[in-house]
Amino acid sequence: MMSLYVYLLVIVSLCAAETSDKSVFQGVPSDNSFPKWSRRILNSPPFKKPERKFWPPTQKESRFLSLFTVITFPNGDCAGASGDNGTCLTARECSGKGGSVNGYCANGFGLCFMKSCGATTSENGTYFVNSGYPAVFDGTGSCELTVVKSDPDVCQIRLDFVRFAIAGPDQTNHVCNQDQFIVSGGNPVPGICGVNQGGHMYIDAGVGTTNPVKLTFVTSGTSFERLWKVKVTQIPCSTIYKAEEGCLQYYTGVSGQLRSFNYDPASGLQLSNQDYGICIRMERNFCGIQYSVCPDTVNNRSRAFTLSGNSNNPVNSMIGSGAGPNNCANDWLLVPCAANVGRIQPAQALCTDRICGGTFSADLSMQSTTVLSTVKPFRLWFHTDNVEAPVDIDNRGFCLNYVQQPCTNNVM
Ligand SMILES: [Ca+2]
Repeated sequence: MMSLYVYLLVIVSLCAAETSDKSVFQGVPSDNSFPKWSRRILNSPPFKKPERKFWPPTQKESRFLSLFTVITFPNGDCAGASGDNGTCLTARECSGKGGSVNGYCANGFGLCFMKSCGATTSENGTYFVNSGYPAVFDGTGSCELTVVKSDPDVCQIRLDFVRFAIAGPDQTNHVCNQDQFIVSGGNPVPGICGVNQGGHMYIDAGVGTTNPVKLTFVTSGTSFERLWKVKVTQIPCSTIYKAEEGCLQYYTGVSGQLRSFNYDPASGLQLSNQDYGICIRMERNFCGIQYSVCPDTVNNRSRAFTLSGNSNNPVNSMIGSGAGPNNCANDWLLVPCAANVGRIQPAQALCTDRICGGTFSADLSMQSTTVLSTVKPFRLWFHTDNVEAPVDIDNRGFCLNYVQQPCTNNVM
């Protein structure tokens, strides 16, 4: 009798067609462990002893899975079939949730599940993927993930673009009018498109219980093989790794690399309608920060800083906020009180804020230089309007390497 209580018949409905219906008998006792009367029952239909099977079983179309044991496992991280992390859920748990099943977990009893269109998450560390991930999505529509605070103390949400390839902006004015990634419900965030793998954003979720933050991929227009996987990390207000206020991007470390969205020296186009802050945490005993353009191994003349002008031709740096031909009235990177390193005194006392054009320098120049800023905290601001052609052609945006400067290095 004990065995009959212990080995319960459980029917579990499956949520994904790719899962199997094959019966799984783990630890089924031998016939001799049952009393004679129960052996007769077990050997007659519907309890005829099955042959042992190994997971994963073969595919079938039935939607039921019979178990003679009750299986429990924690809903922890799992490695999906594509090598991506997901959350391990039972078939019943993943039923009805918007998402993508990405292989098995818990010795085959769970499904490795990733959130997708229409899902809501209140978990820290969720991955938001395109429909059908890890396959590409070539369709149109709107795919939205609703992010609810996992705790009232959460006040920021960090998005890491592990995979991010959607259609880029239009060729004329660089506006994201085909595909776009939109964040709503938090602080204003510029819409972005194109390729942004490796990029990140911090979203201000406000204090206390506020409206959920919604992450939306809008896809439209021509055929395009889209792929995205966004890690959503919830950051409590009290943590030391929280970003400073007003920073869409936040970098830590003595050195690093900053890129505008959709930057690619070969074919990426600077995005229009951008307006956001980029912050670098001041590390201990560092008083200044130097910026220089990243190497451009693709083009004969570096396009690593091309914000305005026709970058198919050499374009000098432009500085300042006036409306003249060498000023930055429309698109600019703001580097507070920027001055070229090595500039001869007393001109070093002079500095500029806005830099644009096709060469990175704090002076009007055709030669890229290293630029120093000692304004604290370390912050840049990037702004673009909604017009490019006919004056501004094929600009890539920027890629800058930064290195913080120690206070002992004559930097105040
Ligand atoms: Ca512009």
